[in-house]
Amino acid sequence: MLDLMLSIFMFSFISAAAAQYGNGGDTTAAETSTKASPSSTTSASPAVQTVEVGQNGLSFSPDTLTISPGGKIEFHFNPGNHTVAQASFSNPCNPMSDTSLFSGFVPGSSTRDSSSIFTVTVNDTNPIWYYCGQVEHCQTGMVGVINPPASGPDTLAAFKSAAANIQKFSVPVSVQGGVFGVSAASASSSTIASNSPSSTSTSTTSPTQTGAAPILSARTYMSFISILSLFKVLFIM
Ligand SMILES: *[C@@H]1O[C@H](CO)[C@@H](O)[C@H](O)[C@H]1NC(C)=O
Ligand SMILES: *[C@@H]1O[C@H](CO)[C@@H](O)[C@H](O)[C@H]1NC(C)=O
Ligand SMILES: [Cu+2]
Repeated sequence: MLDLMLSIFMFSFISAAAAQYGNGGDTTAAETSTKASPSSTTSASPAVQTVEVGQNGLSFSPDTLTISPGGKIEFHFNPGNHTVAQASFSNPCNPMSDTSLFSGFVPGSSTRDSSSIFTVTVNDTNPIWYYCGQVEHCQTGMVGVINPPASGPDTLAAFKSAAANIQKFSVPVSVQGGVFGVSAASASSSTIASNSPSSTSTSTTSPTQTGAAPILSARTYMSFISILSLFKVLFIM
C-alpha cells in the first residue's frame, strides 16, 4: 500500500517536473516567435519600395532610394514605353554589362497589372545607377540610383549631367535581373512565389506564434493536474 502511494507520489512529482521543464521550453519558443514576428513584419513592408516610372513626365520617382540587401524595389511602369536598365556611373545610358539589369521596353499601364510591375531584389549595398533606354529619355534626365554613395563625387546630379552629353546609348538584348508580377508593396496582395519570399516568411511565422499559446496552456494545465493528484495522495495518507 505504502509502495503504491510512494510510486503515485513519485509519478506525480516526475510528471510535474516534466511539465515544468516542457513549460520552460515552450516559453522560450513563444518568446522567440514573438520577437521574430515584429522584426520580420517591419522588415517585410519597408523592404519593398516603389518607383514610379514615367508618372510625371520623363522621370523615375523617387529617383533616389536606399534599400538594404534583401530588400526589393518595384518599378511601376506608367504608359509610355520606358525601360529600367543598369549602367555604370562612368557610362550613363549604356548597359553596365551584357547581363546587367534590364526590364525591356514596357508599354506600361496605369492599372498596375502584372505586366507593368518589374521587381528587382537588392543584393548588396553597392550603388545601382539606372536609366531609361528609350530614345533621348536618358539624355533628358530619366535616370535614377539605388544606394548612392554617402559622400564623394558620384552623385545623381553628376550622373544626370554626364547623361545629357551621351551620344551613343543602348540597352541589353534581353530582359534580365528582375521579374514581372503583381505588386507585393500594396498590403495583403497575393504575389507570385518568386516575388515575395519576405511576405511568405512573415505568414509562416504567425501560425507558429498562434500555435504556441495553446501548447503553453496545455502544459500549464498538465502541471496543475499533477499538483492536484499530489494533494490527493497526501490527503489519502
Ligand atoms: C517601344 O520602344 C522601342 C524602342 O524605341 C520600340 O522598338 C518599340 O516598337 C516601342 N514599342 C511600342 C509599343 O511603341
Ligand atoms: C540580385 O540577385 C538576383 C539573383 O541572382 C538577380 O536576379 C538580381 O538581378 C540581383 N539584383 C541586382 C540589383 O543585380
Ligand atoms: Cu523613358
